[in-house]
Amino acid sequence: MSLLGNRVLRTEDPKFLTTGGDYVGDVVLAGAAVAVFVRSTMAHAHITSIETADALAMPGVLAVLTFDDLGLPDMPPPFGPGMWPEAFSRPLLARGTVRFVGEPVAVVVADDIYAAADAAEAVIVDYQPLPAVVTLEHALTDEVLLFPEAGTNKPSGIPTGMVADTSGCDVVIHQRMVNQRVAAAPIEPRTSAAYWDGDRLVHYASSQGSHIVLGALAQIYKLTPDKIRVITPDVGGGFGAKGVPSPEEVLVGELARRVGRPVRWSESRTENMTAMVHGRGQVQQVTIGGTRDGKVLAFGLEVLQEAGAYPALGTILPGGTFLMHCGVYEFPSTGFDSKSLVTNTTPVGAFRGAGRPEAAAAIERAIDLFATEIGMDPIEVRHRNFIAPFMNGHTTRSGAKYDCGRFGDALDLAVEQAGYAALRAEQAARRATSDRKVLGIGISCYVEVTAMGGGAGGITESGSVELQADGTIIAKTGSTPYGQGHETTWAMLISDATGVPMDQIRVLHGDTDVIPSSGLTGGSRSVQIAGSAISDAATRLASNARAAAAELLEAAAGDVVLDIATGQFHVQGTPAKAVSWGAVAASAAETGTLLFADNEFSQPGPSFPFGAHIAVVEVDLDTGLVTLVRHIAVDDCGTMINPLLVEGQVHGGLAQGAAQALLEEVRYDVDGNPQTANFADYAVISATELPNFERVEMETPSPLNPLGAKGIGESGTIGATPAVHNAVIDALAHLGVRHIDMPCTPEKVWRALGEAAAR
Ligand code: MCN
Repeated sequence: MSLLGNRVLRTEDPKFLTTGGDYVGDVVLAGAAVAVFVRSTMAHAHITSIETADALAMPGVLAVLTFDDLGLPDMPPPFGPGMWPEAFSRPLLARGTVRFVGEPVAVVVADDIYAAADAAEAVIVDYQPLPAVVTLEHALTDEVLLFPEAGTNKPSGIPTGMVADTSGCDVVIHQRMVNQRVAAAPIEPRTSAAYWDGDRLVHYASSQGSHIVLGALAQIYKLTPDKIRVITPDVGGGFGAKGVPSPEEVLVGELARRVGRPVRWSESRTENMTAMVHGRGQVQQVTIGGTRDGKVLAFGLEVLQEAGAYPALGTILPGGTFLMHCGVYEFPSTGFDSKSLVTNTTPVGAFRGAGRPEAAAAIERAIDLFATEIGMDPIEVRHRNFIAPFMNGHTTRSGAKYDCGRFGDALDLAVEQAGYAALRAEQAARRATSDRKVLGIGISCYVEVTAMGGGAGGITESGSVELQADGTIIAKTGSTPYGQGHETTWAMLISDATGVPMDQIRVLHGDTDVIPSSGLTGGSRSVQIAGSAISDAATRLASNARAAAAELLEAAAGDVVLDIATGQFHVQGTPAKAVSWGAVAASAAETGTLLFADNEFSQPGPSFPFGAHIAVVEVDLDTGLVTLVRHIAVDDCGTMINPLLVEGQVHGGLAQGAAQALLEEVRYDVDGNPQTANFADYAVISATELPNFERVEMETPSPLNPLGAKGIGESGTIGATPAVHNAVIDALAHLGVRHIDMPCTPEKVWRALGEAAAR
């Protein structure tokens, strides 16, 4: 029986649950010194002086460096030059001007963390304050320029020229929506360690792609790739924010060179909350128009994207928002425009979904606004506008080539599981009895894009498998897992192709000396790309081994079959006389034959997972407190390799999606001071705020790869946010509340109720 499609337990977990993982912070480096950064306390200021002498004289201090001491180039843009004008480029330490609170200004290296932290306090930085630009609307005016030499606060934009045509609409609605800035908040904050082995840099990275880190280091240190080794051991979460290395991380190698010892750096939670890239951060102007019988004729989305103080990945994420701005609907006319703007706040990068949740949030809120306006059930409105089921591609107005989709079917499954009619009846009953706890039912239907990028040929990922002399298999994968369970999933795929038991398969990843090439584990691409590569390599290894087994069986290779269930080779029809993988391996070892296969896989284009979510909330009208009481999720990621791990991915995504709708928001005061610099101020969601999720499985295999797989890592987040958000507004609609910006905190809900009552 095939392992694929079974709920196989994660092989990674016994270690995590007993002895714990091996993180960068656990790497033992004899004699390692420790780095601590001196960070800006001002959102926007000229640096008039930096006094380092006192710090340098303190016991145990080995070095204190500022920008002037470095002599290193600026951070390379994540996808190479041309992403934005060079005038916006980011130095590794502040160069004359600070642009956000938390920006590294100087760095201290000392014998231990205590000496380094004390000395960092002794570095005196004098600032001449400049006006801080905190809001997007302010940035847009260009009254205060963060980079005067650029002449604008706009590093990039997507002026598509597409404008939603609302002529012929009975109803047109405009709504400003804030898709607020959130923090990735991985349990393991940023950390790195480095030393020099002669002229070779060895760098430990908590990252989502060791070759991505290697590429950045090669540019910073002007080294050829063979002069760098990057090792990514276990990673305690990344959520997109560890996709690209940060200045602090890449500097550690230079610090090691300066002090002639290994150097390690680990940030505090406050440093993580103020200096690791944030996610989302869009102000959206949404237009939706249509007929009173529920047909949407026009949808328009204008985006202002927060780039933060220095352009990073977040600057270009409206590209994903544009690609997905048609969602699951057949809108006859759509419009899109975006501008990315720098502000005196932490830079914005990728966070789970990265550009696509923002599209889904805008469309799905808009559909609900439209449904309320025309007085039609939001499910009915969605059904009247869905793209009809298709299995052979559908191209949207933004040029997205969806692979296959059954959007209405996903919603039907969710409606059935929810018991939608009964929920509406309960809602009506509570309203009729003036119950102070009202019920809200929120729907969202989404389609998202996974395995995006890589140009016309699509993205590529590598994988190889090698039979060892003892009959076990060592696999090498270009994916770099940080919580997704690739070791389990890849072992399942290899076992399925070879019949070698999973516990005899070792999956190696995240070491550039061991893995020849690797990409970014992001955009939920790994199973479909890296998984297909490893699966194909395993199939080829089995074929090579079959030829070797034929020699042992003294038979023609074409007559020999591999029985996957037993992992034995035999001549077709005579299973009694069989040889094992172990025998094949031993014989190959004797003759010095290497049984090995590798593969580089790319698929013709991205895949488009889709789904439907229904959230049920209870809102306390006296306090504004929202409680998520049920969440039904249908998320179709094509063929599921391991439904248990898929469920785990969805659960994590749902939690983060609900968190954005209800709780989480990175906030600044008017001067750009962070107000959410730790977990006391920033409301990371926890199990106590969440119900047991109800997941309904649906599988529409993708034609793009041999596994039929699409990604699942981000789907839960994308579907959950608008469902929960819509549920809150739905609960209050009968009281005249039309829209509340996320997060729907008790205070905001309570205020919205008061304002509606006063109208
Ligand atoms: N899977 C499957 N069948 C499919 C698709 C996926 O069985 N058709 C299962 C596999 O077990 C696979 C896992 O789901 O290991 C995720 O696969 P995939 O959707 O290909 O996504 P990636 O492995 O490329 O992971 C990236 C994605 C992203 S972009 C973010 S952000 C994210 C996420 O995964 N951050 C995470 N999941 C996370 N999970 C944890 N624990 N921590 C994070 O930081």
